[in-house]
Amino acid sequence: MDSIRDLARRVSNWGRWGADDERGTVNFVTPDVIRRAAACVRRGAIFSLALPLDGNGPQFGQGGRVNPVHLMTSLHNQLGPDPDGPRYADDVIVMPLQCATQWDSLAHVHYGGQLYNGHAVSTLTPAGAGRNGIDKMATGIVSRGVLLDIARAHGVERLPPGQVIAPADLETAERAQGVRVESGDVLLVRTGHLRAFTVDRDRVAYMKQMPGLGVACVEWLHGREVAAVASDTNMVEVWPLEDPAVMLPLHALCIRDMGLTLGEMFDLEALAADCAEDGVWTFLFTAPPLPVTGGVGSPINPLAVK
Ligand code: UVW
Repeated sequence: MDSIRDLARRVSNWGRWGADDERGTVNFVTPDVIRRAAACVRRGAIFSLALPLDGNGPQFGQGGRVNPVHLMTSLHNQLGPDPDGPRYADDVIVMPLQCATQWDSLAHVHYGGQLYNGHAVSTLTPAGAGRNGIDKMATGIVSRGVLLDIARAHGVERLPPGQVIAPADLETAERAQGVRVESGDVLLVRTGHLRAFTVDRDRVAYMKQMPGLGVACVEWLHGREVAAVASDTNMVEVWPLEDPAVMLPLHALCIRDMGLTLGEMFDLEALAADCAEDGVWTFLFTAPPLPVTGGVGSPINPLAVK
């Protein structure tokens, strides 16, 4: 961790929005940012960026993460004495909050005995996250979304696992697409790696290795005042790690030091195809988490509206 402590100091947002803050960089989403986001809606076209929630998801059991188990708890239940009268169905779903398209809350990763904004790790208990839980984001996450298609900028369908995305790659994509990531934007980074799951149907290949943001991107995200960053991979950051001695540096620096929420396993394929066709890479982005009290993550159905 020593090698990233200097970087942690440079990108820290602790105290920036007050000592009690639990929302981090989502605070960059001001009313002006929301108005600009709403102005991105021109055609009324809606794209869901979520993977389906069912037993055929990308999880293969590692770390106890399984795919959703959906069961019917009531089926054709008769409501009154008349067998031809109204009947109803109910259901239940059992799933890790981290199993599919999701946000990581600001309590998901920590080090050094402190969570984002200096909140004590003792607030994270079997009862959940007393601080920085995903419920603190219940009024978000809505903003202007910007898609940077890094695979397309490299002229490939997908980046290979282990390929490090550097700030220069983000800026090359910006130039190629004629767009600039600005304060309060939600940045979506397409690598094309989701195709390992959706096309090849290889869960292990999708989940165990991936292209992703390198640690140098942390200062870039900080400088651009990105509100949240998401990708089409399981971790956003590159795996295998750039330095095997430093575990999940992007998670540690973004979540714990910057207060930057990470979004994982976003399906960006249809949106990217549409953006390439009309040349518009910005949109209204909305992905409110489920207000799970003390949750350290939440499944979501992110929408991009153009
Ligand atoms: C960990 O695996 C710790 O995090 P994530 O699921 O966010 O990649």
